[in-house]
Amino acid sequence: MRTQVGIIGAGPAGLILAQLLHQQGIDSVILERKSRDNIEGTVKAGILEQTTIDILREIGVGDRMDREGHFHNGNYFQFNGQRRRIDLKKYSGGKQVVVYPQHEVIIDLVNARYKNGKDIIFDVEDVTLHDIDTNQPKIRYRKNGMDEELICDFIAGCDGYHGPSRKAIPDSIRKEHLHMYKDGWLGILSDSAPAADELVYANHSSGFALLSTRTPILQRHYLQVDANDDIVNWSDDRIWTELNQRTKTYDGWQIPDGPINSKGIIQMRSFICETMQYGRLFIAGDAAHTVPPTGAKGLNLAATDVKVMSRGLAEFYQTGSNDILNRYSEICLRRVWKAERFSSFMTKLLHSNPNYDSFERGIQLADLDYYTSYEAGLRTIAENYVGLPIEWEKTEGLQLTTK
Ligand code: RFL
Ligand code: PHB
Repeated sequence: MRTQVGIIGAGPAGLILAQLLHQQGIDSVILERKSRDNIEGTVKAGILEQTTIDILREIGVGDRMDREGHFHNGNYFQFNGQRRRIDLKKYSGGKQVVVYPQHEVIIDLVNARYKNGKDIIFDVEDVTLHDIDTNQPKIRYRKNGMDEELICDFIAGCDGYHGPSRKAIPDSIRKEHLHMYKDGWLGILSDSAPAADELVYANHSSGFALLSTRTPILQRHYLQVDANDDIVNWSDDRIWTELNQRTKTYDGWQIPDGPINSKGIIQMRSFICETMQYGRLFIAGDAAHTVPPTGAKGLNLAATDVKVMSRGLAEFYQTGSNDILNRYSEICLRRVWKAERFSSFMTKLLHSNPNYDSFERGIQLADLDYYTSYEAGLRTIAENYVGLPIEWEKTEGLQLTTK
């Protein structure tokens, strides 16, 4: 089989890329390890920033998001039992975020793919990349017990943190940065009433808590826990007690509770592979970088990476120029590093740290007070939370990557 762009992974990165390419008349084949039911049912991200909202509308998959998503103009930061609203729209020049779950985005993108008359090859096994430093890279895989080969002009590695694409870049060339956190997030889905009209990010000496939502009857909340903790240690009662303790306000507000129907613990990591391109292989989204979820940036970065990639590929097929493709890593990394910075900043700002001395805890509280009350602070949070723009221009003389 032959295609112009072979896409590994049907997550947000791979599916958005396929749709962007289709709009440019560029052919692609998507290979996905899991089943359609699996990718359409996995609970992950909740918040889409303005940049992603715009991309989904541009590629014609924004209708259901616009109808069913919950658009938020602000969020709350809580500390010392006091809740302060950040007017995201006001301090970002009119931008918003939407609560629209990742699996709904996936459902919309898969439908759009089939509406285009194109397929997704699900349940593939043993995906390997070959000849990526030539003009005819290949992807080999197994499907229904048969060995298959896909010959491509380009390969888009959209296969998440654990996929094979990034590892196909030779070790001697690949430049990576990894930071692990000792904290994890315990996430629940509960049949309960919405806790608030907008998301609540709560700092508390017992640990961070985040109150999010999915629908009027289904809520998504998170607790900071030890990354190595086991979910069996967390009874439903313990979870609600802890959520209530960390989010109750000095004026007596308490979280509405209800039956918990799913719970799990995720680890937090900040990771960047600065080598986002090697030969004819381009990696995007979690395959190239991951962030702790505190800034709600992972899916959003995936969307902007593939926006850059699709523009580079369109330029190549239309004019033969490699200009944007050659600058793919550089253009993406400018935004990736800033989103990594924001995600790490939000994590430090909001999570408790038992190793802090009283001075460091004082500084954390002063930071929370500053960022939620001074115009410069509010603007910083708002601009980053709704998503920074892609910076396309050349940056001669400016060192963007680390040495
Ligand atoms: P994905 O979603 O991991 O998709 C990769 C796909 O590649 C497939 N794959 C393979 N296919 C073929 N062969 C192989 N060998 C393969 N290996 C893997 C996988 O099966 C999968 O289908 O990566 P992508 O597309 O880069 O998208 C990244 C996002 O999924 C991720 O960044 C977000 O979920 C992060 N995230 C959030 N991002 C936001 O922008 N806003 C949020 O509010 C937000 N909240 C979150 C989050 C992530 C969370 N967890 C679960 C880590 C909340 C949580 C709890
Ligand atoms: C979510 O609703 O899953 C969510 C919201 C905001 C975040 C992370 C996750 O920062």
